[in-house]
Amino acid sequence: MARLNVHSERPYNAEPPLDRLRAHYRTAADHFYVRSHGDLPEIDASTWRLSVDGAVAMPFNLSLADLRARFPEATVTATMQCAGNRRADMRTVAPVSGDPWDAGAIGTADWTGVRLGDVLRAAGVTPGADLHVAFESHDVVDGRPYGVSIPLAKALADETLLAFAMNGAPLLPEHGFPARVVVPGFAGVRSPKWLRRITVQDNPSDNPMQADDYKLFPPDVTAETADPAKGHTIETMPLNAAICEPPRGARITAGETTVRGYAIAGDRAVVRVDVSGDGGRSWRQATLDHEADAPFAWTFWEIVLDLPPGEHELTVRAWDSAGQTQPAQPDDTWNFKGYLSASWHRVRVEVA
Ligand SMILES: Nc1nc2c(c(=O)[nH]1)N[C@H]1C(S)=C(S)[C@@H](COP(=O)(O)O)O[C@H]1N2
Ligand SMILES: [Mo]
Repeated sequence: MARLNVHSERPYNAEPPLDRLRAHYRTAADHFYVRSHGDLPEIDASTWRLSVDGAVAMPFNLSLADLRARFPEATVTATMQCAGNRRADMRTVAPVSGDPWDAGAIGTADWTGVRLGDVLRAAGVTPGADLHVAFESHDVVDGRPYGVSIPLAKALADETLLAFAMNGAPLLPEHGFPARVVVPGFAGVRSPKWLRRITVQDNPSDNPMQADDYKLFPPDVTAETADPAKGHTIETMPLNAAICEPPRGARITAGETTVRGYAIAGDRAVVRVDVSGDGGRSWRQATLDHEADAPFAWTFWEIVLDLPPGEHELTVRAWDSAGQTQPAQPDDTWNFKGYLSASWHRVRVEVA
């Protein structure tokens, strides 16, 4: 795991160098960021059980083998992204809490498992009801099991999985072995690793991870004044884009330089990516590369810029299918938790 830049050893939080992230559309498991809130739980897959309970007609308790045998296998290519991705850019405005993630708290994989909807329907859930699906995991955070919830409609959506594998191999321990939820388009926090229990209920989870953390606050709210009940619960992720190559501070030879990165639009599509070689005064359109049939996966982009000698600020901004683009400055969306940092990504380079 030395291939990752480590923010913290306990809990283990680490992200790949950005050129590694841009190397393959599907992020290799050992180059995939890890975000954990507690210690890695030790789980014996042969005794692991998943219980499904709450507002369901037929609660049950299944082993890994039972789940595999009872439900058809499904694979979804989807991007996982932390709500704290690119937090480092927000720190340039004013201090924020949490690890200073660069643009690497994101990755894309083929997730294979069974559809969460199939599991919930087998338990006899009532579709259409205004319910929430709460999850509980094996890891412990501040004395409580990790727990979050998602609205029932998203839990029943085709793209939402109970995943056992990543890019065709069993999940690595740090990514949730033996089973995790994958909620494409939602912030990573809603995709619990090391799952052990699913409860269908009337209200969102009362676990602090759901009730207090991962909420978006206005700029005048501080850690001291924040009322979690008034924060916006982060689910769908905003439009974002990042430059992965060249790296920040690179010394480049004058002439043609290839600039590469990723863009992502939550549950929408990226329709255009503009790249600037002069800090946003002029723009050119990058070539886009998006996998077919993968609406929840990122878009790779690339452009060749002709850069004259001097210091330059490379800048990127994406546009989505609703015709929206990103804020220019981190000040525009600054919040004390440093969530949803999605302003134009800027990389200074020196051309000689
Ligand atoms: N059980 C559990 N699930 C979890 C977490 C955790 O700490 N414990 N972290 C969440 C957060 S905040 C993110 S961004 C993703 C990260 O998934 P990854 O480490 O596989 O990249 O997992 C989510 N699921
Ligand atoms: Mo996260």
